[in-house]
Amino acid sequence: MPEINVALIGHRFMGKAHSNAYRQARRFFSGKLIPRMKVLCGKASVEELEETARLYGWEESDSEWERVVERKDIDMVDVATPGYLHHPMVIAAAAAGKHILCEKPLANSLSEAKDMLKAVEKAGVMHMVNFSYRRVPAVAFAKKLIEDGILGDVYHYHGAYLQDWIIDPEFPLVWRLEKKFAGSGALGDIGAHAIDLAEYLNGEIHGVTGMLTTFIKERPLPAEGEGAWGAKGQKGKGKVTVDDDANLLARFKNGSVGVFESSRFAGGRRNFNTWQVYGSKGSMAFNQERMNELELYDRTEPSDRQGFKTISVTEANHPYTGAWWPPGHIIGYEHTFVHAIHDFLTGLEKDRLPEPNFRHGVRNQAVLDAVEHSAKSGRWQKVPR
Ligand code: SOE
Repeated sequence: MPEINVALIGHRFMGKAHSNAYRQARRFFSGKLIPRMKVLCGKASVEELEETARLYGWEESDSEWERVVERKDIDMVDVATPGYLHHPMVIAAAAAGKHILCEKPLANSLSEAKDMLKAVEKAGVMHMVNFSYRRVPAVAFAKKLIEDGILGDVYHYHGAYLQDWIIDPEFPLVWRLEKKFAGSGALGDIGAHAIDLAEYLNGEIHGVTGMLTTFIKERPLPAEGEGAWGAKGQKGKGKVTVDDDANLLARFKNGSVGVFESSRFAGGRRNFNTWQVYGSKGSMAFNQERMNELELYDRTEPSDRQGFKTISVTEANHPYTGAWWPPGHIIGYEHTFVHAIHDFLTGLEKDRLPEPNFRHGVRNQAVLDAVEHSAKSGRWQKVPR
């Protein structure tokens, strides 16, 4: 079976999720192209990196990404690092002719994202940005139902992605809380997911008005190694330079209106990535914390049977689920990454650009950028096409 030699850059949370996905993709989803887990790259001690590579199933490890992306024996580079490294890594990997999977959001700014799209299109390589929630079976099924017209004309879209992992003021100033590393806070991290899901399910957003809030303005500096990529532990406090909460109103091209909130201070909401969409013929609702279920309200049902029903999206004929377990046996967060790797490999096999690719990544970044401009100006902001 033909193999594709993979280099993964990033060995912490996303490195763990992606490594698992490379190991599982061809065990659960059939396909010709087999991912060969060649090298794990990360900013860590030789011992930590070697141990992580061994544990996750990589043949080698290397702490110098610049060397890894140039290797002749590497066909594909997977960028799973903090956002500030996406741009330099993708530009270098594209120039070296590698196919690229990049974690979300694509970049830390719209101009970086545009650069990256230009680079991969010039290089003629395959590219995908990993907005993983599109690959939740319930979300992919919702998309199919919407395409079949089950909602009728859409009036409202609500997206709320709420977490609470930094509600404690003593939580340290990790890289996600500094603009120079993360680009933005809740907006670009979880708001980007909410916006991508909205555009996936309900079409393009063409105007926004936004509000960004930072509740806690400074935090203890991180201890040794917990900080930004390779930061050393320091004493004292540092400034939070990103938003803790991002709210926006949006107008969609299809005439519907959107309301969005992304916060990391919603106590009790651990990964509460939710959306509801309301149309003339029906409504839908989804909650990532109950990711195997889709709520459906069908107004065309007889009046004495109206109401939301819960669909268990675990049947063999639902998206992706046939490859896993019998109905009702449910799957989890990590499976969406296996779906993404499978879809990327399929794109390579069929020479067909997977979605979302860097074009969607640039669109997403354009919405984020418009929200930031609007939050500054206090005015409505168009989203450039
Ligand atoms: C933190 O907000 C985070 O890890 C996001 O960065 C991921 O994209 C999301 O899937 C889970 O939460």
